[in-house]
This record gives sequence, structure tokens and C-alpha cells, in this order.
Amino acid sequence: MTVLFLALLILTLGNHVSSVRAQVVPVTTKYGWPDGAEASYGFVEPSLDNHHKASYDPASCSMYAYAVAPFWGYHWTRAGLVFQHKLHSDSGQVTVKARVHFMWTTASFGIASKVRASFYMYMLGSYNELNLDSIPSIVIPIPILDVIMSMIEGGRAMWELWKYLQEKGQDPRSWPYVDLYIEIPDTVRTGFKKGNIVPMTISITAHAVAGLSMCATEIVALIEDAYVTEQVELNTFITGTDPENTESDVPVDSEVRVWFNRKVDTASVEKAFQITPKVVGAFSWDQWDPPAHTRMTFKPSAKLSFKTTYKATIDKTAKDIDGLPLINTPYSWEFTTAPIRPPSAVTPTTVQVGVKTTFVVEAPVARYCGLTMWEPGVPPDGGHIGPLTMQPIIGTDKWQATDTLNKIGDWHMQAIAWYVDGTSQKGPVTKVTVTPAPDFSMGASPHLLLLIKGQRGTATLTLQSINNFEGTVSLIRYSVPGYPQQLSLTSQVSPTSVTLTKGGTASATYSVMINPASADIGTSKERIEAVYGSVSHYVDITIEAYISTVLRNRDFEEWLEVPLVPRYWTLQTGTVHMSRTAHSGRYSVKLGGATDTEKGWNERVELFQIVKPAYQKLSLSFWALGANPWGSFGARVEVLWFDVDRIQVGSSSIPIQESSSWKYYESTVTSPPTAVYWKIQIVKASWGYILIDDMQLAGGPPI
Ligand SMILES: [Ca+2]
Repeated sequence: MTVLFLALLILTLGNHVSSVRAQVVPVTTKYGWPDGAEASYGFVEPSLDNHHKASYDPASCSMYAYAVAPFWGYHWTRAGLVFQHKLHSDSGQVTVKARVHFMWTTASFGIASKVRASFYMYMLGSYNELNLDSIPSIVIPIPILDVIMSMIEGGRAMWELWKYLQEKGQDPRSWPYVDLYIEIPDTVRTGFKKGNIVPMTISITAHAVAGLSMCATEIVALIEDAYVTEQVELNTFITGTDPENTESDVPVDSEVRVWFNRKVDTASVEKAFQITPKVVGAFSWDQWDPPAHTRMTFKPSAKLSFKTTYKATIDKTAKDIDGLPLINTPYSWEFTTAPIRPPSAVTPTTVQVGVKTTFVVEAPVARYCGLTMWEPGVPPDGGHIGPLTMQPIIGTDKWQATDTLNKIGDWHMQAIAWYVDGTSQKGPVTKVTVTPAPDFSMGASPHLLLLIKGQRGTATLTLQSINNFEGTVSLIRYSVPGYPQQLSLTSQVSPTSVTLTKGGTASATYSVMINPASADIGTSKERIEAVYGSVSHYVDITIEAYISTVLRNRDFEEWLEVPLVPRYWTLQTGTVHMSRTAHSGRYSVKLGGATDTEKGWNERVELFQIVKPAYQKLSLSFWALGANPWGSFGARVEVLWFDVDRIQVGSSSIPIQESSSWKYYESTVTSPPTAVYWKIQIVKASWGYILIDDMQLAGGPPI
């Protein structure tokens, strides 16, 4: 009952659903599957699960397959085994021999009374595996048995063979068997060639005869002593030629080859060989196993003529090794040699600028070859280079010339070949693209480091491969030459080399500290250079020292002598003077004029100090007096704001009025959010002079 249910379930899933276990082990004999032969198996129908594929084991001598092939009602079912053999030789004879044992069992019958089972074997031969579709297969059905089974009362049937097998203890080798012997018909046997596949199918089919319902039917087959052999024939014949009959475009340096199925009397065959137009040449012979097949090679002593049809013949006087005539002589075939060919396009079509490159063209049978090229942008009519002499690449049809192209862009190249008959032909114009050299770029972020003395800062260096650059790049750090370095620094780059892959990026870290002994304020510039061979790129990083929060020396009482500037202040342009006309203390700073009494001249003066205030909004105040005895007075105090990239992001200006006495200025200034440092700058932009004293930044919240 369970078996029937399962069978019904399987039938519901699909008409041909089944499972199978199979093992294929072909026999090896002297003429059986030789080493390296391929054997496979499968089931032709129904589509069966054959995931238990067996490996090819020449040590054993049988193929065993087991199939459960259920069917129902008036359906028929069929299971089959396929194995394939690859022939090794050029022989035209193939014989398949096999002994096949088989067994059929049936689990249960329904209403049917009889079933007919037939067993067939098919030999499916194809004699040119390269073109299977164009050649019909050989199908040789061999009815083996045709058995009628009767239903046994109670719904359970057994074929009498089954009883027989039981008596024999179920040793498959004791099952009924049939010897199979198939010979490929003469009409096709000469078409077999080296490497052909000979597949063989063994098929077992069952038919319901009347009102049958049958479940869980098992088909079991064992194939043993199966092998494919080549049979040594007494007849000798030509099995093929090279060039083949009607072949065209045959190279003029070709040899002519003829294959025979067995040994021949070489002297008589050479004598029987003719070729027109007449060609002088020499014969040579090859033989190999198994068994002794023979090849004759006729090597012309000179190249054949271009574009000529040759007719070759082996006439009836050719004899085999036994002195008997060949069965397919006279044997004639024709072939046509290739015409003179112009040179091919040029390779390579992409080269790198400045790199010595070998350009190659194919120019069969050319006597000389040259290469002409045009630079990018130069029309083909003028400005060409060459033709350069090309050298033959010995043993090939190729020619080569070497050159270095130093201009990026699309070049054009064309080969020209001269032939023995005095003619010449040009090849196609080939576009050759000269690409830029592999390179890399480098950037630094940030490239401005604002640091308090003693503080350490870092910047990330990023390198990017360009034009497929790859390699290990050294990173070297040094002070920018010629830059007025104002700071004493300790700095390094880590790592000191990075490896770039094609199109990739790599990074390193630059770190710097302003030494405690350094000046309090000022600027220095360091350079990190990335070097790979002759290729190098660099980035500069500016280090600026600032004093935190408030203006220093705001009362201008401290002075440096060389150059004469108020301490902590930087004179960007012009001249300042230590004035004794002070608003407080002893000194103020005078912009313009060399002395206290000097009325100044038309000199632009800029004096500044970098600060990094703790608050965005502060009150800026100072005292000033000044005049322009010769015209309008122009002076101001500016606040300039800069972001991390040292880009100015805003400014505020407090104009100073002409005044012969000290005058107080005060203004609230608010920096943009992106500002990281302030530059407080006193500017005199006219004739005359200006004095400033007691400048102050003050406040913070809640102002
Ligand atoms: Ca002062």
C-alpha cells in the first residue's frame, strides 16, 4: 500500500520522474578503451537523476545501472544507458562488442493483465565530432527480448525471469545476457578520424498491452565486457589529405600530406604521387601506433605559387605493404593557394608615451616590409615618419620595427610590403593611441597648521594613482628652500614610503611641533616630496605660530631691533618707527616716517598680528593719531578672518580719522563661524603717518 502511494505521488509530480543509481566501468582489453579514453553514461529517457555518477575505472570490467521507472495506465516507459568512447586512431573501422545482462521487476500491477517489455540496443556513431550536426548518426536497433508478463492474482506480478534470477541467487553475471556485436557500415567507416566519438546507447522499453496499471517498476541492467575496437582490415586505402580536397587559401609554404589506414609500399606510393602544376619536392614518412597507420609528407623545395589551383593524384600503381593495390585509387584532390596578401593592421594599438615599443604586422611571404607613421594631428598627406625598415620575425609571417613615440594622442600607422614579384601592397591604416605616462598626485589636508608654540599638529597626505601608475613612492620632508623660515620645528612623515596600486590611493601622516625655543609667532613652510624614479610631486604645508586669545605687546612697549618692529607684530610691507609720542608708557608705533617728526611719505604700511581668540564676538579698541600734510588721509585697522585652508572668509574695517591728538576707537567685531584665526592689521594707505597705541581685544560673553 505504501509503495503504491509513493508511486502515485511520483506520478503526480511528473510523467517521467524517477531516480537512478548507476555505475559505469568499461573493460580494458588490448583493443578496448585505451588509456585516456573517455567513458560516460546517462539515461536517455525518462529524465533521471544521475547524480551518482561513477568514475571511470579501467581496473574493473563492468557497467552496472539501476533505474526505478514508474509508469501508470497505458503509458510506456523507457530507460537507457549511454556510454561513449573516443577513438584514438584514424582508422575507418570500428566494432563495438558488449555483453549485456538485464533484469526487470515489478512491484505491483493494477487492473492490467499483461505488459510487453522490449530491450533494444542502439549504436549511435558519429564520425566527425567537430561537425556532429551535419552527419547523420548510425542507428542500429537490436531487439534482444520481447517478453509478455502476466498479472498474478492479488495485484502482484512477477516476470518469470525474476524467478529465474532468484534461483540463480541474483548474481548479475548469471542473468540472461545477449552478446552485442556492431560493425559500422562500409558506407561511413572511412569517414572516421582521429579523436572521433562513438557513443553507444542501450535502451530498455516497456509497453502496457491492455489496461495495465503498474507501479514501482525497476529496470536493472548490467553491461560487461563492453569495448570498442578498431579492426585491422586487409584492405588498404587513403583516409585523408592535407590540404583537403577543394581547400582554398592554402599558404604557399604548405606541405602536402596523405594518410593511409595501414602500412604501404612507400616507393610505389611516391612514384604514384603526381601534382600539377608540377612541383619539385621530397617525401618523408611517419608511422604510429595503434596499429600502424601511415602518413606521407611531400615537402616542396620552393614555395608554391600564389593563387594557383593544384591537382594532386595517387594513381592505381600505389601498393600497400602486401603488394596489393589501394582500394580507393586513383585518388585525386585539388586545392588552391592563397593570393598575395597585404600586410595586416599594426599591433599594439595602445602604447605609452616615451616607452620604446615594438610594432608588429603580419605580412605573409613579403620580401621586405616597412612601417609609415603620422603624428597626432598631422594629416596623412604630410608630416609622416618613415617608412621605418621592419625586420622579419624568423619562423613566422610577422615583421617588427621598434620606435619610441613621444607625443600623446592618436597616431596613424601603415605597413607596406614588397613581394618577390616586384609588387607592393599597403596594409590598413591603424590608429595607435599613445597614452600618458603613469603618474600620481599628492595632496595634503590641512595644508595650514596653526599651532601654539610647543603644540603638535598633523596633516594627512593622500596619494592617488593616475594612468594606472603602480609602485612604491618615497616620501621626503624638508624646509621649502628660499622661504623665510621664522619657526624652529620638529617634524616627520610616517611612513616614509607608500605603495600605490593601479588606480589606488595611499596615505601618510605629516606631524610637526613648534619647538619651545622657537619664536612665538611667525610662519614656516615645509615640503613633502613624493619620489618614484624620475617622477616626483610635492605639497607644501604652512605652519603658523600664534599666541592664544589676546593681542600681545598691545601697548607697543616691547621692541625688536633688527628689524625694528614691535615684538609679536609682523611688518608685512613698509616701515615702522618706535615713536616716543605715546598714549601710554614710553612708546607707540608709527607707520610711515623715519622719526618722530617725519611727516611720512607715500608708503603703504601693513603691520599685523595673528590671534586665535576664544570667542567669536569681541570688542576691538585702540588709540590713534595721524595726518597727511599733502592730501587726504587713509588709514584703518582691519580684522581679517581665515579658515583652516587659510582662505579669507571675511573682514571688518575700522577707518581712522585724521587727528593731531590721540583719539579712541572701539568696535565690536564678530568672526564668521568657519574662521579659525584672526589677523589684526594696521594699514596706512596714503601719504603721511599714523600712530597707534594701546590696542586691545576684550570681552566675550555676555557682550
Ligand atoms: Ca605705549
